[in-house]
Amino acid sequence: MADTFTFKLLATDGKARRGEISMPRGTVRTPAFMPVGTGGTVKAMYMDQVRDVGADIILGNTYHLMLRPGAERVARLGGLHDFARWPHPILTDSGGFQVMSLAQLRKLNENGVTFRSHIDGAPYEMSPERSIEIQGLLDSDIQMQLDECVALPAKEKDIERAMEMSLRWAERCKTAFGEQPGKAMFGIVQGGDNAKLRVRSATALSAMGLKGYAVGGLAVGEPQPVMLDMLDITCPELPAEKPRYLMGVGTPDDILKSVARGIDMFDCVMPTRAGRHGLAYTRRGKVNLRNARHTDDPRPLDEESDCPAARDYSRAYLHHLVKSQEALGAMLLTWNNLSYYQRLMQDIRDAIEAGQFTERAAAITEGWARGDL
Ligand code: PRF
Repeated sequence: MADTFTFKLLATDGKARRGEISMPRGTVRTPAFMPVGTGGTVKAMYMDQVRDVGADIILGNTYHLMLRPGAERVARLGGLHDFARWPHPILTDSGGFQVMSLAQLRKLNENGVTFRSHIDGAPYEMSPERSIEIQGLLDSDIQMQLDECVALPAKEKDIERAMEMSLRWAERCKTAFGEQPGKAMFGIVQGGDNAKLRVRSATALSAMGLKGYAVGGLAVGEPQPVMLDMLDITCPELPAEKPRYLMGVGTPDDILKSVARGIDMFDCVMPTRAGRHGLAYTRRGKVNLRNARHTDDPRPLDEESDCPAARDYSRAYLHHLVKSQEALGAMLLTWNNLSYYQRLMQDIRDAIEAGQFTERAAAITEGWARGDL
């Protein structure tokens, strides 16, 4: 039987790709930005709004959901889509990265990672097989292999050890995942800032014939030019007919430059987190609503936006909400920011289809450089 998880390349413009990932729960238009819904919620947003701003897929986290409310509980309650009332595709990260950044008393070895919960100190174990089992209990549509991401700068031998172990974990995750028509398990390229290790990781993963490939281990402390060099080296080693996902990236500028190098999918906490901290993304750059210059400003963030949060509320009111730490401030700014990111992705997709990606990217960048309205 033909797989119902498919990737179709619709157009290319240089190395930039316009595609469609289809699966039973829906179609993801690429290049795509996945809002982060860590613990079964995209913070400060209703799922209907997440959909309305144009998201086709959201990201969930194995680590957070296994701790609370627990993967078996989510499964008994009908899976993550029903639980969170998001019936569209969900991609879940495997947990390793979050364990390394959040958990206590972490111990990592060939069999996986043991740690204590950052919530109540309870002990947990996660192997590659358990990560896939949890992602299955959540009923995730795109599951990620368990990997080890090394923060940069790091020694070559540490990067190499983590990359080789991640390759072995990819094999174990592939076996644990088995054949699941309509769903996918993606491998994750590691190798730090080392070109030789990146090529080794990408070619070995490609030989496994997975349904998609992520580039991990970037945006972890290295300057942007290093990240872009690694994409220049890695993308050509990945099969053209499979989707490519750059994990945890990034700023709008990172996204434009990574699409130009052949990346199809992104996720990042930036638009949602910034929204909860009083920062608004606009086509004229970032606006800090905490700044006193907005106190008496009756103008909206951007009257040309099609997002009500950007168009219908004065900067003075947004400033007031942020200063008074009102929940509505976080809600409106998150709405604005996710709307901005999804609009950016739509512009990118349209530009690639029209063969005008380079020109469009330059025009978008020029808008940020001009500064606030
Ligand atoms: N691996 C996994 N998740 C991730 C990363 C990674 O390397 C990153 C690095 N930017 C973000 N999220 N599994």
